[in-house]
Amino acid sequence: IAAMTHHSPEFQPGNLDAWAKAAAKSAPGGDVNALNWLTPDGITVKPLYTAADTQNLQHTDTLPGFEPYLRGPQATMYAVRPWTIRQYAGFSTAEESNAFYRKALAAGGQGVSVAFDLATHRGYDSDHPRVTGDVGKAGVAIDSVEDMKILFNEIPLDKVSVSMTMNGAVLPVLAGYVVAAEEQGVSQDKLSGTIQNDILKEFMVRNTYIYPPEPSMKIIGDIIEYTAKNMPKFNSISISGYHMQEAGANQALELAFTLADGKEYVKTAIAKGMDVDDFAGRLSFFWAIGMNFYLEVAKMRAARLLWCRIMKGFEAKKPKSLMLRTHCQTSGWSLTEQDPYNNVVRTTIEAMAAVFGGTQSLHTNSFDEAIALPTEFSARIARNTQLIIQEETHITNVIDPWAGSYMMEKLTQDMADAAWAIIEEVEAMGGMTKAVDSGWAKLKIEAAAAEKQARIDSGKDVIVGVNKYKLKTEDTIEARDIDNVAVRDSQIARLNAIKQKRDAAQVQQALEAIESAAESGTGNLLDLCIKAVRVRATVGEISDAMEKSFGRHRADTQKVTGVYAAAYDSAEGWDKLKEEIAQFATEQGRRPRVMISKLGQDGHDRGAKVVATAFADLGFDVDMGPLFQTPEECARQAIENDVHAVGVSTLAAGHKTLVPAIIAELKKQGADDIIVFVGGVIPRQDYDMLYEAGVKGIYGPGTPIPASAKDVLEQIKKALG
Ligand code: DCA
Repeated sequence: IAAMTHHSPEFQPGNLDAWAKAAAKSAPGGDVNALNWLTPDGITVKPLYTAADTQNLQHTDTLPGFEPYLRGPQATMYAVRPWTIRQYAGFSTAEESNAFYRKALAAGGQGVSVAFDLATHRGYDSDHPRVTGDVGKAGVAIDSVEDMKILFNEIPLDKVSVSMTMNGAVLPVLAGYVVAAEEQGVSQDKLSGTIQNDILKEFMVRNTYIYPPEPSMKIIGDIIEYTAKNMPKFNSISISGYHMQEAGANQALELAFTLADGKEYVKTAIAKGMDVDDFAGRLSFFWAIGMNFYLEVAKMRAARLLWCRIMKGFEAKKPKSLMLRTHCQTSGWSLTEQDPYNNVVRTTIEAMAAVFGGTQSLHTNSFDEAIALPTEFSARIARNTQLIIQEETHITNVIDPWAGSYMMEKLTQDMADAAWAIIEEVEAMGGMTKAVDSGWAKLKIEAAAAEKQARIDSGKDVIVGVNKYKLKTEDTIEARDIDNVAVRDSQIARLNAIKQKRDAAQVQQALEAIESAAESGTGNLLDLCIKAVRVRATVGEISDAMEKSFGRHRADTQKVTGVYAAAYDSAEGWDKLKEEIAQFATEQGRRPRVMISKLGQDGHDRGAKVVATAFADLGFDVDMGPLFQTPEECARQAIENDVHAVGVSTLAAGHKTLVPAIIAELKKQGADDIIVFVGGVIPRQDYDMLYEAGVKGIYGPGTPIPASAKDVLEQIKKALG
């Protein structure tokens, strides 16, 4: 290799050959290649990049605001207008959430981003018996437009852009926002904001769907059509990779599946007869930004390059149709319950990656989010993290500052190539709807999650305070608690009042119109839902009207096998535990049998799936309960399958209601010999209460799976006497 550096008379800079020789002297085993890092995406990150790495790249001479928009969608980017500080929030009642938003906006927040509770996501009113544990917990409870009006009280909807994370009950919720604005005096054409409306990723990872894939795609088509015509400033979809990375996907997988989802939505709208340039400018994206700093910046640059390529494939012409605009959120999964103030640092680093990657909008997590919903204090630190980057550092003065870095340009290309290969694989299967339908895409993410967990549990991936530099004692930190019973009572009171006051015949008529449109496939469902919301039909009633012909989707519970064991490296403890489990089987005549269950409307099943896989690899007999079980249903299944233990995975704050309920239910059905253990996001403050209720083991985030498995085995043995 020839000299890669410019020779100057003053210095003798050397060449790559000479460098390789010099480097080999201190590299492990005298081999420079040993310094390469093979990422989970299959990309080799080298210790040194030079001009040779960027020699043949096509994109390095491009400019921001011009195709392929790799360097940013705007010509001036943050030099003129930094990204929007948009913090995802919502809890309890509309009144409380509204007060929280107004305070946040006054203190430097720039946009609103609504978190709805799981009952709303899944299209149930707060009085539905399936959602007793979920109302007001992981987001705000919304049953009707009256709640929506309170939620946005004194927030001028013609000025503040509002993003709503809603996918399942997307029609009644978007309709509620439109009607709340209308009654505030703001017409539809003035509304700016975004609705998540990305159902394909729900079937893969997040699980807050209501209807099966086909009618769900029809709903998306209707929303794109309606907003393109009537709400020109509103982003009709936020195509989200975030939840894929949170569920365990590496960055290439996140990027590829998300862009492939985007292709599918474009095809859906085109199939409705729309011109691509009439709607494509209002498609937006959403990335997770984790701790893999360089690759995250590269991913965001690569995303814009690939989306421009994809949209040219659809013959889009308008610049807006070709540019990828995105929101980012720092990774919730990267936060730790242990030594939680470290999370401020993690979030800052991730926020910097999002900013260097050129995000349009950003949420920075609060440091206590691995434990509970943010407090006012933690929310302030999170918001200030962005304000400090925007206003103190001068980072915003330069557009796409990593451009021209040998490393960043090469990694951008590597990331684009890795993702493109996956996109082509998906395309060969017939597109993302097929890849999702067959379960292939979900299993691919779950395998990546199990591998990652095994790397952490065996210490290969370091997490400070969790598997290295652990504290001897942990201080408890203040955590926000929601009085779920009080929220539910007040929601039910408001629901009853609305139902008494409204014109029942009008409501009936509006619901029938939705029902028949859903059945016949004609008419625009968003248009009809807006009409129903105006006459005070509720979220639950509108959802039911469509469910009559669409049905409710039930996912099957496939799980991957062998992946965890293959990636788990410290064989010693593992083999010993496997032996103990085998011995148990010899003594008892059967293997220890556990049922891993999810209760209530909490669909975050990464943890449950990883635990199920690892326990099975260890030799347990593992049953996986379906999502959304009630305690009664869970107890029945546990008894029918004659399990020794039920493990409840809980991430959405329902544990205080649902865990005592499953214990009581097992007792009621005559099976109090079945032990119950819990894993997931549970504040320390709640441990005593759960132990008193009869829980035998609590395994918070960061517990190595072999450790929890050993404990479960011991508890089962103890229960058997
Ligand atoms: N020069 C000129 N105009 C600019 C510049 C600039 N440097 N920077 C921004 N703008 C304009 C934009 O073009 C846009 O106007 P437009 O809508 O008429 O095109 C406006 O200023 C707002 O900026 P934008 O970058 O679009 O930022 P947001 O309104 O915050 O939208 C986006 C960001 C990602 C598109 C949106 O979908 C969003 O907010 N998503 C959030 C999703 C979310 O919160 N999910 C919850 C987890």
